[in-house]
Amino acid sequence: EGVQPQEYTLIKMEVVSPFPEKFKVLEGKKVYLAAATLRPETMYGQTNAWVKPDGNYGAFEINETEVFVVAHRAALNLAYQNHSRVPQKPNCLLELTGQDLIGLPLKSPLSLNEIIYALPMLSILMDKGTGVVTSVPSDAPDDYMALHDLKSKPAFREKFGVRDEWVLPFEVLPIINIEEFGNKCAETVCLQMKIKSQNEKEKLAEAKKLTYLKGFTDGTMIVGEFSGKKVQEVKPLIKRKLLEAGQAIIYSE
Ligand code: A2H
Repeated sequence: EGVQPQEYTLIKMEVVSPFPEKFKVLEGKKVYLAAATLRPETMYGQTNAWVKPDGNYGAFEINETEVFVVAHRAALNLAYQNHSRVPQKPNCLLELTGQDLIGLPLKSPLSLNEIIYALPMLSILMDKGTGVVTSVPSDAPDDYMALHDLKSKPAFREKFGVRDEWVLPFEVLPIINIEEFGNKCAETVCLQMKIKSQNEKEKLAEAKKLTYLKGFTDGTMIVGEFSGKKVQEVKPLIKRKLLEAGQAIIYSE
């Protein structure tokens, strides 16, 4: 971890009811997978959420009505940031693993896909953000390769009980245009760099650097209410809208 605190936008991805058996104790509450992102302006292009299959998560009471599914460490940070029903103390209603979350149908803010599913990503760090990541394969190389792996490897899907219909219908959606890389910059860069899978950590770090910087400095929105405007200009506006609509909160660590 760096010296400076990192500020994330936590996107509230609502678990669609009726809940599966394991989650029945939460029925009647608003339950969200809360995903930490640095790119709130990309939320239009969400195709799924990522969780770590063997990661430990919990369903934590945030207030009277809302429950967040996050890693335990994130729940403690949230409690110290005024996001716990019991001040400064996380209150876990249900212990969960990432495997329990796989296949949950979610409604996520701004997403062009009305329903998306929680899917496995092996490289998720449980000590960064919430341990839940929202997937935007058009603009995030990690997301692009992880989705590509799931789509192209039936055995990988089977290993984690992932149904075809949670993955195969979801296409990479063009949401931001970058002159140099076109409108699916993560796909372009992964192909250019001949990245084969989500396990190519070093190449992916390189691809991430390239696309992250360019997306911010040269990107133009091509969907949504700010279509035609520069990413630099609209990023804070989109973030503020999400916060004001109660669809996201600020989280620091
Ligand atoms: B970003 P930084 Cl479109 N494990 O959101 C692995 N990755 C995680 C994570 C965790 N526990 N928590 C968050 N992240 C991802 C969108 C996005 C992101 C786009 C493009 C680039 C990008 C959609 N996924 O990040 O280490 C989240 O993915 C590139 C930097 O704190 C989060 O933002 O710099 C980003 O990593 C935070 O990474």
